[in-house]
Amino acid sequence: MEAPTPAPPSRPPEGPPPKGRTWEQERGGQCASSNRPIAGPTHGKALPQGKHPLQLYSLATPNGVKVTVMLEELLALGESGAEYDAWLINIGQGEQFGSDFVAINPNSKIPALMDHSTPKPTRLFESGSILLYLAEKFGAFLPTDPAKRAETLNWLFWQMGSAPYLGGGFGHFYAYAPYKMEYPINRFAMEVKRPLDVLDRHLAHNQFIAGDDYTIADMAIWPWYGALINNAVYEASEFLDTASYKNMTRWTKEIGARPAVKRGRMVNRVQGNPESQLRERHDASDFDTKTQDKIEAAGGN
Ligand SMILES: N[C@@H](CCC(=O)N[C@@H](CS)C(=O)NCC(=O)O)C(=O)O
Repeated sequence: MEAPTPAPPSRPPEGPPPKGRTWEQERGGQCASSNRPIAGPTHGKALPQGKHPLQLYSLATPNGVKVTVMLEELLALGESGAEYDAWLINIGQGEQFGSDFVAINPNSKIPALMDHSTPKPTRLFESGSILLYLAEKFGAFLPTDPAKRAETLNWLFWQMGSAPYLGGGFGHFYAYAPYKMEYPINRFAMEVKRPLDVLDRHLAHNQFIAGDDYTIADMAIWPWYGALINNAVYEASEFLDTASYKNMTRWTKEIGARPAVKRGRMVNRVQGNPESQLRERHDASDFDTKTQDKIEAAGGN
């Protein structure tokens, strides 16, 4: 017999907000356990370290995928210094609050990266900062021409600013909140549709986000807005009418077809077709048993 569905928590009373907010630890809803008012570790936990200078601690969410795509793209260019170990951080089980993880990212969010090739190990958090660091370290996917570099960074920072509206706003209220509220869903749906239109208009005249070159701006934007177009997050494609964004659809397909993007999406993935999941990655040969042909034969995502 199926377990009965728990009753949704009651809606807060109408009227002016209270003067302060207390932490309702049992509020319910997906993500509730990480929605807390205090920072810092909740438990002591050492992180593993593999053989490569770059150690990634992450999960294949859109923010995580940005970094694994970048690393796979660098390797595809022949940058052997970009070899990396990717360790899984299970955010559903609170592993982002372990002591060693918090020492890398005091904000307890994936992705987090350590570069052990520097005289003193360099810690990196925030996906945009990681993309920029790797682009500068390897001199790739960030144009050197000042105007093109500025355009790339415009879009990189645009994405970093808009992601909380997409994920924390629209995704949260549309897909995860324990009860549905029309006002925030409508508000954040507009905050997602406008950026989709921004991108669609821009891509009518540009092959890639920053113009003629594939850059870290594409790598930042594709895992979020491309996922909406592919209906790979929140099952909101119909609601947002993503099929109407024709130039976005063209770009999404083009980026998704890149072999490095296909590999990057698989790393630290714990959902979907098991053939598409490479929970940890320590060597390029780890992909050998999971060819894209097999994934596509098994039904894509
Ligand atoms: N601005 C950050 C956002 C990172 C972020 O929100 N990560 C989520 C997964 S996509 C996370 O770790 N959530 C765990 C939590 O909220 O406790 C970035 O781009 O790196």
